[in-house]
Amino acid sequence: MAEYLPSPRDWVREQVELYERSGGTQGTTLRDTGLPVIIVTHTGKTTGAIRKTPLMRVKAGANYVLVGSQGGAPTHPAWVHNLRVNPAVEIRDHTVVQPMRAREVEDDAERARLWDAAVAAYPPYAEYQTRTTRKIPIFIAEPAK
Ligand code: F42
Repeated sequence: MAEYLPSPRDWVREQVELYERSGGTQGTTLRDTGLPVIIVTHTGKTTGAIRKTPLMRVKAGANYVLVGSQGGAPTHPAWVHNLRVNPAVEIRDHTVVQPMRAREVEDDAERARLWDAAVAAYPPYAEYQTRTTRKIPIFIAEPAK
């Protein structure tokens, strides 16, 4: 069993701990926005360690849309690189935990549709895209077969 390496960011690590410790009944929203968050468990591409990343909850049918915005930072978050190498993830949405597979969305039309869904769920994503010249990566996580 791989080792769990928590995020070095206190607020992120603490949200993961509260969310999981409560079985998905506490710590499930982004600070004072009240908007729902999921926990994505994945594998570090270099360390092979278990990583846990809170992201905004964006649904597209039975699937989840994962947005690599990182607040409009100039570089992609580490989890984006991890998912490109290791697409097997586990997603916790409140009390429900599911094995899923994350696929980066390359098709322009599919991306545009999922981006609109993401901005509808979490409007600040639109502003984050204006803060950076990188194209914010989007993954779709589908139930693992
Ligand atoms: N971030 C988003 O990008 N999108 C969101 O919708 C979002 C929502 C959100 C909601 C609540 C919350 O608490 C946080 C939220 N965040 C959101 C922030 C998100 O949880 C991440 O913290 C952020 O995206 C940065 O991701 P990161 O993977 O870059 O995390 C950093 C802080 C981190 O953990 N860095 C580690 C470190 O030690 O510096 C490295 C982690 C890692 O995966 N290492 C790899 C490994 O192999 O283990 C190596 C990577 C390599 O390059 O070799």
